[in-house]
Amino acid sequence: MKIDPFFSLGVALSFCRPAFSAPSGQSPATLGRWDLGWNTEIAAMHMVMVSPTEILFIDKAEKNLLWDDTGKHYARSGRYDLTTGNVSEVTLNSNTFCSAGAFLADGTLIETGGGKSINGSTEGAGGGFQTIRMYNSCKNPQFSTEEQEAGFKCDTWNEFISEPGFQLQNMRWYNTMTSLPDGRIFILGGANDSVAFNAPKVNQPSYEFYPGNNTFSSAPFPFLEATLPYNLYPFVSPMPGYGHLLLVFANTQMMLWDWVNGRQAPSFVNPIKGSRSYPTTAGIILSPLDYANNYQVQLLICGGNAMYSPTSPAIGNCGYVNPLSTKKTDWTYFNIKPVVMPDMTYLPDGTIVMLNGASIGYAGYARGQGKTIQWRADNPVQTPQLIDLSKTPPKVTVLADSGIPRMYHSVSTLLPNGTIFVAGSNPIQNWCEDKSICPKYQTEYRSQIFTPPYLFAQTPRSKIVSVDNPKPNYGNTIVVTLAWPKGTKINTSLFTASMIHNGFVTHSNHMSQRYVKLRVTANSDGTKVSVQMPPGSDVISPGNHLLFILYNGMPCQLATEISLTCPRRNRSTCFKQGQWPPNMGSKQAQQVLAQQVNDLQQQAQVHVQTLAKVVTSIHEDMGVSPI
Ligand SMILES: [Cu+2]
Repeated sequence: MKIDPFFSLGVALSFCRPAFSAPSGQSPATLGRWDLGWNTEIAAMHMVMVSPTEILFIDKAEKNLLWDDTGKHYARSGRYDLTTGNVSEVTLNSNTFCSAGAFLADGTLIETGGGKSINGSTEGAGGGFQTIRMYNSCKNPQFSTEEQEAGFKCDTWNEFISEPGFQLQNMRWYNTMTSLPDGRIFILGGANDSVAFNAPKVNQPSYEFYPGNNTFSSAPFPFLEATLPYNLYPFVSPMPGYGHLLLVFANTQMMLWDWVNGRQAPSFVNPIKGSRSYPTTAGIILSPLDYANNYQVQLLICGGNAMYSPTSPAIGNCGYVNPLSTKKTDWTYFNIKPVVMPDMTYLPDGTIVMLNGASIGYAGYARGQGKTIQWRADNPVQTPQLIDLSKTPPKVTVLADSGIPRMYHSVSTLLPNGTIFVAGSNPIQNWCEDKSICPKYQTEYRSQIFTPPYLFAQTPRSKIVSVDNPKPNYGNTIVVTLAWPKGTKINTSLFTASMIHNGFVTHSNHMSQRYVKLRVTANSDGTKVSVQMPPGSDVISPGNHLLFILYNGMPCQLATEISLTCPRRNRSTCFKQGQWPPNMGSKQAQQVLAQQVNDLQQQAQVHVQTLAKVVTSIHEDMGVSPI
């Protein structure tokens, strides 16, 4: 695969730079640098990279700058071309209000769930609660002949709003989706109406698969009853080393779920301090996976809010824990600048940039208008925090101020050039047209590029020229050819490589986001680098991922896309399964498990009784909170 030497995101993005500069007195080499990008023209409630050069924005039914091509309603989805800065409307007819997304192994984006239908107005939309939507970039067309014959098109939403037999089994608002090690998608939880927070009346404590086995299957998930009410958009991630286990976090609790057999695994992890899921939203991410320590993992959770109150200070710590601990375990905490609703994005060097969010309050639309407007969150956090988990205790560095508040409905993603794309913030519904009455926080259409300090290091930067096999199988070694600035002297021990999946980003939940450090060896002049793919799909699910080659911590100019595939017909053979983690299958562990299931059921009952009294009616996200 040849890579066009003239193509460079860096070049395209540099066109927009003069419009904004970082506050004076800040050194990019230590604090990073912020640059303005183009306008998104659509509120960036959800964001997903559908190819290495295209970002897809998905909003809900509301007023935006851009109109739909049909001229009937405002646009609610747009494609942003990173090489030109063009934003083009992508027609979306259903209401994607707080929906979810994940990729199938073949690179097809599946997007499901959302809000209710809206009639008539310029914001009109079909119902989204059970809708299934499919999208493929024309740069990466993967629709089968059968699908093409059925009318599926690339660069277009293929929507199934009320197609009998092709809908979600259950209504889902604020559900989570994650790519599974077998190439399918797991869909969990949510609510069956538009609510400010979850409640027994609307809770959807169940899961389903896409695609299901012939018919869509759906099954109960009691953990989502026991973790009411702050458990919308739960965190879900496949467990490295145990492909049949999913790591699930909601509110204050972590659990392991055997998705192959539909049963809970024993967990010895105590609850974390303070609630951390929507609307008291934290940033949640796995520690970078590394072949050198056999993919040991920590679950890292930063910020959130211990109280559902617009004036309550955000949580000022991160907690991390080994989810596979086999004895009663507490979280280890370290301090950060307090933040609720942050976005956590991996850098290719394995550090994590946390940005966006507020320092008081929780997630949700403001209530009221004009002078009496009540914000759900305030005091925006505009300085990213760089987290280095390789240090003990983890090192946190506060970076340059972005100058733009980004709170509810903000997003971030790593770009192939090692910078971070940041967009969104929509704490009031709709686009504020009449500037004389606009409140202090509005729908934010300006995007920004954050260049972290590591890109300012005086280290030679390679360029990927070609890859011998862009569609390797698990365990394969591929050879990447690199070009270097003239006269570069190479020390072959300084090479590293990482594979990153950015996933689907919404509400601080970066669904399916994954980082894997890969084994790498280089020839003496650094022009041929051999990279070993991960051993199995429990480490990273099959699909399209970005491959970065790094030299002394400096990533190549542009990552290349790798389609990691499972060669076998039965994809479940690409990961280990069926075994409990060590000691978890013991008699004692099974007793612990029985107790945990019992505890969960009891907690669920208590929640259902108390919350049913509190929540007397169903509240719109916009409406008045019962608390
Ligand atoms: Cu929302």
